This record gives sequence, C-alpha cells and structure tokens, in this order.
Amino acid sequence: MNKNNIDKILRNGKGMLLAYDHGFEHGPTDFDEKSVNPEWIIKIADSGHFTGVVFQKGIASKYYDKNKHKVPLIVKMNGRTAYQKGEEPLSLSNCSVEEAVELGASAIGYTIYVGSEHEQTMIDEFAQIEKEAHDKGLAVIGWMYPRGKKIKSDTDKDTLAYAARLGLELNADAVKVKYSGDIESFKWVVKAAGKTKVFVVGGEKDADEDDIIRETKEILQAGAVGWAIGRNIWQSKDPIAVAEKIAKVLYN
Ligand code: FBP
Repeated sequence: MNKNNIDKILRNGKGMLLAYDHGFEHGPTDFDEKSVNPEWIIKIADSGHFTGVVFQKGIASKYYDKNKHKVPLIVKMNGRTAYQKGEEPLSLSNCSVEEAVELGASAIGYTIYVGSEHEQTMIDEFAQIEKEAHDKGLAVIGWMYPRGKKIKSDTDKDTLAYAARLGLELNADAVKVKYSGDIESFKWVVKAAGKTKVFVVGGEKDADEDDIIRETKEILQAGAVGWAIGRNIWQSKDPIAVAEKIAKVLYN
C-alpha cells in the first residue's frame, strides 16, 4: 500500500498542479516573454495556491531548489516533441527515478497514450518506474491520454473512463485526464478510477476566465481532486490572481 504518498501533493484532499512541460511537448510556442522564463513559473507555483509544480528534469535541475521552494516538485519522466505528433504516439522516459529523488521530487508523472499502437511499450516502462518510485516513497501520476487511430474521441465518457481505470490497474496514485464536459459523465470517469485520484487537464486557455471557475466547480462535483493545469494559468494576464480564484473554490 502506498497510502500517504499522494497526500504530499494534496491540500484538504484537493490539489492544483502547475504544469510546465510545454517547452518539451510543444516547443516554446506557448510562451511569451514572461512565461518563457522558468523563474517566473516557480514564483507562480510558490504563491501558495498550488500543491505541486510539474517540470521535466532539466528545468527541475536548473531552477528548482528543494531547500528553498515550498511547492512540491513533480518530475515528468517522459515526453516527446511536437515533431513526433504522428497518428500513433510514443513517449519514452528521459529521467531515472533516482534522479527524480535527487532533484527533490515528491511525485513523478508519466504519459501513457492509451490506444496508441505503442501503448504496451509505455505500459511496460510505466510499470518499472511505478515500482521503483513507490519503493522510494514517491507518488505516481499517470497522464492518461487516449490517442491514436483507434480513438474516435478523446473526451468520450467511456474512452476517458477506460484511461482512468487503466491508471488504477497500473497502481497510479493519481491520473490526469481530460474533462468530458459534463458532470454526470465525468462522475463515471472518477468512479472507474476507484481509489486512484483524478486530476483534470487544463487544456488550451479559455477565452473567458470565468469558464475555469465554473469547470472547477463541475469537476469537484464529479469527484475529481482538482487540476493539473498550465496554459490557463501562465497564459493569463495575472496568473496568481487566477490561481487564487481557483484555489478559493478548490480548497474550501
Ligand atoms: P495544459 O493545462 O496547458 O493543457 O497542460 C497540461 C498538459 O498535459 C501538459 O502537461 C502537456 O505539456 C500538455 O498538456 C500536452 O498537451 P497535448 O498532448 O494535448 O499537446
């Protein structure tokens, strides 16, 4: 049993993880003059509204100081560049669990493209990382993304429920999945995940910032623990103010 690991990245049973691995996944195209600088992101993450910050190992190693920063670190173990956005995606690890521990990680994250023809390769790698991470006392979060020719819709209730359930089957402490778009269908996704907690992906920045507050209420009602969110925070004009608004709904 790895009962308490996940509590390190939750507050009152809820959580908001600031995702910042986009430089790897998309290239710096998502950033502006300010958000391209990881120091600014750590400042946002350390504002008190987040229960974790997600970095690949390079940014963690060069910018995250485990003795100085309060926000828990989640090291994203795998990634693939935007050049590899083929129909059947594969994402492999570029970091060891030992390195994540040295960097001060409380948790590790790993993407599985559920449904991709390379799915088994990612499941095998995840299984090894999961065992080692749990042995070393880290929480394990599965970025469970249905992708590939077999996937008709990546926000379909049953597709998402399958992805969330796979996280439970693989012993993830939490999964990160897209929102299905309505409370009732998402309840089923959360139920399928069982004792594995559910974080929701923020996605592209909403045009109206009130949408993220409405969605926060909805995902909580469905039973999710909160967000793993990037662009909706650091692409905002005032990231800390948006985070504070979400935090008020989330942790109360
Ligand atoms: P956002 O909240 O900005 O969507 O970030 C969540 C995230 O999962 C990141 O961790 C990751 O870099 C990105 O989305 C991947 O997006 P995609 O695979 O859809 O290009």
